[in-house]
Amino acid sequence: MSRYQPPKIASSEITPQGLYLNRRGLMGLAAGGIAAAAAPGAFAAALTATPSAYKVDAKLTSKEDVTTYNNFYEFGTGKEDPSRNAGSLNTRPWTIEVGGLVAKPQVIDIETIMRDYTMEERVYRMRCVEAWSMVIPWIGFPISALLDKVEPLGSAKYVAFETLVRPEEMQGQAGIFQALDWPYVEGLRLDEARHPLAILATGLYGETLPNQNGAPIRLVVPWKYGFKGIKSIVKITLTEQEPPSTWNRLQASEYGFYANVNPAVDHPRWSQATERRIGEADGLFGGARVDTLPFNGYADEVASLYAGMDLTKFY
Ligand SMILES: Nc1nc2c(c(=O)[nH]1)N[C@H]1C(S)=C(S)[C@@H](COP(=O)(O)O)O[C@H]1N2
Ligand SMILES: [Mo]
Repeated sequence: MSRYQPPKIASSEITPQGLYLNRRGLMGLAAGGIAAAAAPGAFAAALTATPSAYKVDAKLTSKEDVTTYNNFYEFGTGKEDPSRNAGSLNTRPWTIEVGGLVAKPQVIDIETIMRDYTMEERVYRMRCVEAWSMVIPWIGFPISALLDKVEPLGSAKYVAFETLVRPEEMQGQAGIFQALDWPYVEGLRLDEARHPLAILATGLYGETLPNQNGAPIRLVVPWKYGFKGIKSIVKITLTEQEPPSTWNRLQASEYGFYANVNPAVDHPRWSQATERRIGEADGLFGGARVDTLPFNGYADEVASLYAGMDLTKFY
């Protein structure tokens, strides 16, 4: 039986400032609720210990918006299609094949991941390339923890990710009109994937990941545009060459491999200087707009990964 039990408590209680919980914290919450899990003092201590990169000084996007305004073309191209259609996906049994340039290739069962990996709660900004954004309390673990298990070879330079193909359960993959080439694929440089901010998420808002958000496991890389956050992953491959990515393959001039959030590099068809916070009250000029930050606000942590690179060329 899985030791990972999502806490059944109001998310407003656990996430107002972006808590960071280890598995013991989550289990405590699951077993006894907020009061038993943490006396006020312990709670404050946990908060103080939270690395600032895992907290966000902004209001959380409502769970309603996080779970009904989605991009997941396997279930349709409309923002509300995934919440309507993703219920048909069976997320058990589920395995992830991890291989390529590694010493110990393996097929890992999702139950093993839920049982053995230390889940943390982290609040991250998410910035879509379409210039809207959210602030989301994820539950997940650093990709590094999984990479350590398979032992990448010295020749491995990139990590390639693949989403499930199952037209019987993913209606956007069935029928005559196909929005994208399947499987949806993405990639990171190995050092990007190893960065502690890059996680594989298995939950949000204190609960198991909803299907529309990429159950049972998806990538979250907070300094990159949302499309890098590939959902419902079934395969991870270490490679020497830069792997293909779905949106880059579709339209390379609009979506680069790096996809680092960059207010100074406009999308060919719109500005990336600002973004619309989903769910925030609309202002006089149509939407709560905030300035987009370099690397989505994570520059202090990740800018060094790109030292010496021309980021207008490697967008
Ligand atoms: N497999 C798959 N992953 C995907 C997508 C998709 O269509 N298919 N859309 C991407 C895009 S464009 C965004 S913005 C994010 C949205 O994640 P969310 O719906 O959980 O907010 O998922 C990304 N991951
Ligand atoms: Mo997106």
